[in-house]
Amino acid sequence: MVVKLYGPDSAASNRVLVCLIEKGVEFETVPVDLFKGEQRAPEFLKLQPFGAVPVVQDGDCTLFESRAIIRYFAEKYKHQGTDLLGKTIEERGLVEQWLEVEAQNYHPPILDLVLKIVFGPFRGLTPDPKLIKESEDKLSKVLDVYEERLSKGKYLAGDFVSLADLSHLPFTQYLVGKIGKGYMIRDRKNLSAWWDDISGRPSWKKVLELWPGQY
Ligand SMILES: N[C@@H](CCC(=O)N[C@@H](CS)C(=O)NCC(=O)O)C(=O)O
Repeated sequence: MVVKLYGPDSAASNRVLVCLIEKGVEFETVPVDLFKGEQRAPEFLKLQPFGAVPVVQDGDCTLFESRAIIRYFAEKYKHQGTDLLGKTIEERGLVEQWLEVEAQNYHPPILDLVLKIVFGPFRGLTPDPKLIKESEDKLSKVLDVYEERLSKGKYLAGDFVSLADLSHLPFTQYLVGKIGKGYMIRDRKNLSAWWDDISGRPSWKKVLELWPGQY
């Protein structure tokens, strides 16, 4: 049965899309217009009670939370497409560790920048340079840790690409795109090489082709 992905044209959903493509999982997309508030419609809230995308339906299994969804598909299709979980329990531990780092350390300051710089103006808010600088400083410290980590291995969990790397794609794409702070990546040699590698994957290029102008 073909997987259904609700609300595919958002950053969190793109995290799922790139993994579905890497795993060679067939899917169809169901649009959810966030600007019209369709994520808060009673029918949609039955699928996702917090009113956010993505949601996937895989047969009888309905799931939300993008990072839970990518873990699910990477495990379900472990032996199909790119292995994104590592071969040993130790590798798996590192994949999980860096997935958590993405969610807990990397994502919050970038999300702050996206909300202030990209979406704030849609709500008539002018970005406050002091608050932007604070988020940038927080992110900078996180990126220094990444730079050090990537001096020891090509990818976050070691010498193999994994969910941990791919999970960074959508919001880093905002950072180098509409946020206009690509220098935060380019000023760090190892981080810059890692970004070129993961963002150059055919799977991510396909996602970008689906939503031109999103980032
Ligand atoms: N932690 C959730 C975040 C989901 C999320 O915030 N999605 C945004 C789009 S990127 C959304 O649906 N926003 C709708 C809203 O806030 O009303 C995940 O990773 O799936």
